[in-house]
Amino acid sequence: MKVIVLGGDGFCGWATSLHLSAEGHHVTIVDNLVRRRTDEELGVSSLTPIRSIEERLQAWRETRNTPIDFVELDVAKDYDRLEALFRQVAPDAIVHFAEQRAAPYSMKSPWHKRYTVDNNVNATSSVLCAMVEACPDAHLVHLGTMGVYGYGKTKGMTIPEGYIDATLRSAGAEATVEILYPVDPGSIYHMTKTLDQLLFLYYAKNDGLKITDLHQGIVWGTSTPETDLDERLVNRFDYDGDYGTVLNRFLAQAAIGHPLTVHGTGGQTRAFIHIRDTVRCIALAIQSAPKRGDRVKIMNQMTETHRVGDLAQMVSRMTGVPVEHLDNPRKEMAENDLVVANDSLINLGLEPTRLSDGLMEEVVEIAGRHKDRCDTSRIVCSSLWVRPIAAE
Ligand code: NAD
Ligand code: USQ
Repeated sequence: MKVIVLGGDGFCGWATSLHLSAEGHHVTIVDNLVRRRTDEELGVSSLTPIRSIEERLQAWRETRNTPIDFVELDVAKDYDRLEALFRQVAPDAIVHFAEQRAAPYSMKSPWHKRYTVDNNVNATSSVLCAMVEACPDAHLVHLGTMGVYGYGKTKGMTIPEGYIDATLRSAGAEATVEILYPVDPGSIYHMTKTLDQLLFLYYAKNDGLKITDLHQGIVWGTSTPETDLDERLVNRFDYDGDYGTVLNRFLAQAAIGHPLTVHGTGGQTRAFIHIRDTVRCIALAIQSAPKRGDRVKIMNQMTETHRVGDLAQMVSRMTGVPVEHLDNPRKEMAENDLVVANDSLINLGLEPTRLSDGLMEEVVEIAGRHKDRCDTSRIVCSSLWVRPIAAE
């Protein structure tokens, strides 16, 4: 298949592009490289020494004798070039990773809030609009988030895959309808993913676009069989307080001997998936497109749930590095349970990678190898969900 990967220079996008190319798909990466500029803005860099996009693509050509095309383009702002590219490539599938994805970054300041909304909503809106004009038969596979469902409001209930039956009552009449699961975003970033959902609903209904929305949990790990093939193919590893996600942060902290930064009690339960499973899920999703006119296909892309505090204890037992409980910079429930249905991807053939499969040790080893690149002053999260009111 011809596949366009929007955001293909990022953490999930790079590993996915290589995996799809290795599976024989013809891949075109589209990226405006903003994530690399954000590192400069924040004064941090990936713990692993990622190479320029040119060097990455050259290394892939040399390793696999397979080209991956690259187009530098802002998906949110450069609509005409996006539509022209869709016409020129005539993709069978478009994988959409091209959004600002860090919750702490999205909460840093009014500028960061507005940038995250502008970038993410305009990117998705432009992709859908251009598909109608240029490639209405293509299949859009979007990376959404488990965070659209929110945490903790439905104790004991399994979170379904996107939809739920609801009984509506008004003026004495009653109707049972299927609706999108009620959203409950916990950050500006997560809110943009709920807005994406409405754009998908509309374009699937009105224009018959084929859309799959993957509600992904927190991705951990850094390498895949393809990124391991050559050191120039190394994937990014974010450990800082804005872009680092919790398990990778704990594993990096363990590698450098920094206390494990648990926010609050550590009672927050979240969904997780290894980057190896991420790339497999996307390959599986591409192969099972909905038909034109179908409702948006929503699949929960996660393999297990864990409490943040339990993960910290697990990493601490493994490495001997102590756990530290910090004031929680976020506005979130201190404790929640989380049960998630993920039958769709399992039924498509996903064999979950588990935390116990020795891969946590691999991540600590990789982080340890590059620990000289770690700026310890960037570890603690400084982005606050609610800013303190200035004293009179
Ligand atoms: P990332 O920041 O590493 O990658 C995103 C890529 O998109 C970057 O290369 C960036 O330069 C590019 N990009 C952003 N805006 C763009 C624009 N307007 N035009 C062109 N390119 C643009 O993020 P990631 O961790 O790879 O996440 C990818 C997607 O997966 C995101 O949409 C995120 O919401 C979703 N997701 C990620 C995780 C996770 O734990 N990393 C979990 C669930 C869902
Ligand atoms: N946390 C800590 N200590 C840390 C970092 C985080 O206790 O050092 C806690 C947070 O307070 C939160 C939980 O761990 O309760 C998860 O935080 P996170 O930064 O790992 O994940 P999150 O902000 O939810 O975002 C990440 C990705 C995002 C994706 C989302 C999937 O950055 O792109 O959408 O995971 S999910 O969480 O399932 O919505």
